[in-house]
Amino acid sequence: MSKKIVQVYERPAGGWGALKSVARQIIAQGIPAKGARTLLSANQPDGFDCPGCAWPDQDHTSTFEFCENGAKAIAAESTARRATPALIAQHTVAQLSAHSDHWLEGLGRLTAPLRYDRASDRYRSIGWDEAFALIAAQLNALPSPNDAIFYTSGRTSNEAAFLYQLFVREFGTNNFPDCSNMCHEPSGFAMREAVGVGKGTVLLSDFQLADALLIFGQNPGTNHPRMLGELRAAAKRGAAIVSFNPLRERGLEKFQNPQSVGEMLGDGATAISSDYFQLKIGGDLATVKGMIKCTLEADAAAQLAGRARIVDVDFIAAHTAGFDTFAADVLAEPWDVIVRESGLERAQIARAADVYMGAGKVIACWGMGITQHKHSVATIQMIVNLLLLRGNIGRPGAGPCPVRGHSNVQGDRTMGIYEKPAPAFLDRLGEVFGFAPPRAPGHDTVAAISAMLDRAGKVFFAMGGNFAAATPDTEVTHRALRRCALTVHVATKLNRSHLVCGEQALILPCLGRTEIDVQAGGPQAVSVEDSMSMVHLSSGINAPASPELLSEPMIVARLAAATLGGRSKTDWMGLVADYDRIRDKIAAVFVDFADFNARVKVPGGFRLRNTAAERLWLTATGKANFFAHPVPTDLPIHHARRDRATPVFNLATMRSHDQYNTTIYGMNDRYRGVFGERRVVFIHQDDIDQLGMKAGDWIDLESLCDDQVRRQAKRFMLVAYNIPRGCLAAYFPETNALVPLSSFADYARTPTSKSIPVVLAPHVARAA
Ligand SMILES: Nc1nc2c(c(=O)[nH]1)N[C@H]1C(S)=C(S)[C@@H](COP(=O)(O)OP(=O)(O)OC[C@H]3O[C@@H](n4cnc5c(=O)[nH]c(N)nc54)[C@H](O)[C@@H]3O)O[C@H]1N2
Ligand SMILES: Nc1nc2c(c(=O)[nH]1)N[C@H]1C(S)=C(S)[C@@H](COP(=O)(O)OP(=O)(O)OC[C@H]3O[C@@H](n4cnc5c(=O)[nH]c(N)nc54)[C@H](O)[C@@H]3O)O[C@H]1N2
Ligand SMILES: [Mo]
Repeated sequence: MSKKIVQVYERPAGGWGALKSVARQIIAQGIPAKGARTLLSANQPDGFDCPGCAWPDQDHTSTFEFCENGAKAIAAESTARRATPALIAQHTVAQLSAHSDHWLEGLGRLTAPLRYDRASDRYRSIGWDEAFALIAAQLNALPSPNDAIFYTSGRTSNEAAFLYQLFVREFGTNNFPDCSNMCHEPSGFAMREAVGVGKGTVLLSDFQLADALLIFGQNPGTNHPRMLGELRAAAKRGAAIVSFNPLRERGLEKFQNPQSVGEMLGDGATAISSDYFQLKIGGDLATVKGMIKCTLEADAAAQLAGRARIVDVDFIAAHTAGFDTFAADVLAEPWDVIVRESGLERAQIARAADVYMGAGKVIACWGMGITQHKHSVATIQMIVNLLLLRGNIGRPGAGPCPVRGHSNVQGDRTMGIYEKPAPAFLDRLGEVFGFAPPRAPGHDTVAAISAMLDRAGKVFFAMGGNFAAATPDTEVTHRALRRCALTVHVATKLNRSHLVCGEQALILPCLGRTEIDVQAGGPQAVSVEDSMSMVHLSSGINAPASPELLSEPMIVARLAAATLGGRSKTDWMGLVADYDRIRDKIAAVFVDFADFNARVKVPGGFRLRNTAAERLWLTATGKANFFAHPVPTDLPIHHARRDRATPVFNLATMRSHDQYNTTIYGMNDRYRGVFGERRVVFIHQDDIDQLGMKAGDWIDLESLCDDQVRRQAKRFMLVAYNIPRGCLAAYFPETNALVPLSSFADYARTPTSKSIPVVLAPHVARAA
């Protein structure tokens, strides 16, 4: 059996496999010929923004860029299947819960609002008015507005997010956990401290100029396939591409562009990475610090020999603070610690440093392999240190590039979906809308779960997403959600979270990006911000999946009108009649959005100002800050390995090629050679041997945490893989049960889902 599941994949990423996989999805979703038209409208000036990832378009006004996983996201949304109330009511919630995430989403688009009926354990339809009245009554009965929690997932448009945060703040709380809390929160935190802006500074045009691209902890072949186009072009013109990843990832090795006739017909491919460093899980800080140490040593040697300096002395003097303390700390860090904790040889680190020093312009990209660790903020600041050393920020072809996830996750933060809002923003919001916004910081994701556990969080409202599946410590999180008086989910499809009900529960179905949104003022467009701060419009082209669906802005407006009534001075229904009016309010609150309506209607949209890209440093020191950070030697994995004779592994949880976060499109992970099975663990063959096991054996995973709680995930198949010894990788959400709620990143509080200490034991099948 294991033979079929695991196959060797020798082909490049992209290519015919990508085309075949899309065709299969379109057929599986029962999409008729119009599906093709939908695909071709993605990221076009008069079309919708692809609901896949946040990677920008080469030029939002030009040709359609083929992207396998974008196409799968679009196909999933424009499915012909319908999860009608009648279909859903055929099953009890207990029965639905026994099905997989794949099966639940496979029921298709939700068509009408649903209310949980506890007596029959079934969802039944409810009218919109009644649903809003129910939520309003619950919210207004709470002892404090802070007893309500308002989650956001990153697909929400700027207009919906802006109205949503306004409603919640008029209601009286800053309880805004969001998917960023599990994602790029550390990037925002680390970069704000270091360079004064919590976003990347580069544009796509910089990718065309860079001499070297460093890619840390990111799997673009699967998660940002359009980025492979940029990487391919960079590789072709001879730029160095250096990958840092414990796993060998096909998309970082070879790419066959489905849009290149030559490559497709000639069966050619472009090699992507010029160097590939398979560091240990969590070994990035040590690696980058080692690269900096090499650079400083080479600089000292150059200085001694009277040669040109290697660090950018002028930039450091004019633009940065903290260099001397930082440099002294780096020089004092022992090589044996760096080598041990990185998992690389010293020569490999020296090689990476040579590439860095040899390149005039350098971009550093990173993804979840960097942000989901205890030391993620320190790691990101070390990457920024590396860039600052040679002035690689705020000039063409150079800069930091945190590669965002959800298609509008960056925009949601810009719009004020944040539990720790800046006082100046609240002042302005209060002025524009005539109310006194709450000042106390609210709950992030981890705090929201704790609050619900303690029964201090009583109403949980989710604008999209799949909170119950995406968050850590599955059992604990489910218990927390069940303790709520009311749980409400705005969603397009049925998912796990809808089955983890509070005392009362509602599902509110909404329009997706691909659908035409008609309001009193006519058809509407929404706006989104990509990973490179480009803001542009998105308008759907398909008929709504059901006539009963409301847009997200409309759901917020009606909820606000029902809840706040005469208490609010905001004309909710007037705003939502024409989204231009919402954009005018956004422009009134944020200076960077001045003249928003006019600027966003230009094809391609506009770029938000990025002060760090201008070398204007809005930090505490007024300069770009170097930060000294020790190579950590006291992380949970070090703790867990101490005093244990048996092997303890460090587990990273990640995405397969056939999933979008908690949405499972299919059971394959083509580039890693896994087919028809998601319960797999990637492990080094020598580790399998040492355990006395065989590839294909089934095992149980147990995570180790100082709190003594037993956390297990059962029945996973061992897959021998090119991964360092002591490291494991497996997919989420299946492995989220292993991540303790108490284990999160310093400062940023991102769950440590890329470094979970675990032990393995043979799986014993329970007797039937
Ligand atoms: N098709 C598709 N597209 C998506 C998504 C999706 O699920 N499907 N999700 C979207 C979202 S929300 C996000 S945030 C992004 C996520 O995109 P990515 O950041 O690519 O996410 P992951 O798949 O979780 O893991 C990334 C890589 O980190 C590596 N890694 C693990 N641990 C470490 C480590 O300690 N160091 C280093 N250097 N590498 C490590 C893994 O081997 C893997 O290659 O993609 C977005 N786009
Ligand atoms: N162990 C582990 N856990 C992780 C991660 C990891 O790498 N490892 N990654 C983390 C990351 S980076 C992220 S971003 C989070 C993701 O966390 P979430 O954002 O909460 O999860 P998603 O799976 O993206 O949400 C999918 C659901 O969104 C709904 N949806 C889709 N489109 C729309 C829409 O247009 N409107 C509305 N209202 N709903 C819609 C659908 O019902 C679908 O079921 O997960 C995190 N969890
Ligand atoms: Mo994400």
